[in-house]
Amino acid sequence: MGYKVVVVGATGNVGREMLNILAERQFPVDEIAALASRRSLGTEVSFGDKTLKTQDLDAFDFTGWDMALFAIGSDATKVYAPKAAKAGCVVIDNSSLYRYDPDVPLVVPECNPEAVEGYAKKNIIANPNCSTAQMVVALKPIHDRAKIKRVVVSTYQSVSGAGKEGMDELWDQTKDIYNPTREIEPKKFQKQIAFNVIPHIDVFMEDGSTKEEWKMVVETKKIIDPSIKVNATCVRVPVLVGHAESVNIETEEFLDEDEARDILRESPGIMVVDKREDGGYVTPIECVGDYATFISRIRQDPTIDNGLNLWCVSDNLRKGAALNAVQIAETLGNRVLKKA
Ligand code: 11C
Repeated sequence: MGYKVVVVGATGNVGREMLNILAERQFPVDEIAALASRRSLGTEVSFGDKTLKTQDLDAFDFTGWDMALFAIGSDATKVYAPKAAKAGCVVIDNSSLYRYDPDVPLVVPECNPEAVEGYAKKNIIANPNCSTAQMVVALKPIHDRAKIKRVVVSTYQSVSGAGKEGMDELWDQTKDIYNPTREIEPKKFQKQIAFNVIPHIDVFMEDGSTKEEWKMVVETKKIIDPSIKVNATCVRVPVLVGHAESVNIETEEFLDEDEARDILRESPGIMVVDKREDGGYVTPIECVGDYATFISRIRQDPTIDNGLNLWCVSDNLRKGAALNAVQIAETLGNRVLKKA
């Protein structure tokens, strides 16, 4: 026996990846429904070697379905997630709507799998922001060994974080750059993204940080430990898929770089590629389609007593979104629902 699973937002970047990953990992599915807004109704999506016709989210009855993986914006989530949760279907939500709600667990299974057990207050479990997900996978084993005091992170985030429109904008601008008859006009992004970098993701907060940076701060605290201080600068770069992060970590206890490398090598969800030679590190293009969070450039920070630097790369549509949601579904199934 398996689960009756719904994917909401099945035609988007993340929804399609959710279907791919459910099939790849042979999630025990008895029945699956792919839902979309009326606009994309009837669009076909792949689920393993099957093709599913999308159904109307607005008309769908969630009664009798076990889990719904949501990959739609916060506004639509606000309407449909409570409907699904009330019908008894556990919502695993990729939007930011419920992440900071104390009655909703925010889960990265490599870090806090036990938190899924708190799902029942709202029948909702939240998936973190992509830039947080990959970072906490790297931080957790270091925190367990040496207690992290402070993290300074700079991100290099791909345009797919901004959806298909973001990818189209980079593609179109790149093609048009040497065409004098075409004007480069930013639409999704605030400035030209082709051949450029933009230190601005999501809206500005009152203190001058952006909401993407704020998310990394509060989500890391909720997932790992509220005592960890995080200072983030989030930057959009002209890469299609794969977020990269330069992470500086200050710990309470000294942690030698070789021991850190060994610890990370043994930790779940991590692949260490750290040869101190030309090309002996991972770049975003190499992580696309993979499940792992790749760690490279592990080295001591000589400017403080207990400091480490590392480079962290992962597929933002996978570990940063769809894979993590499927891992939450697996954890919920194994720890709580136990149907398969
Ligand atoms: C980006 N991290 O790269 C964002 C996308 O809160 O789930 C995901 C936003 C979120 O633009």
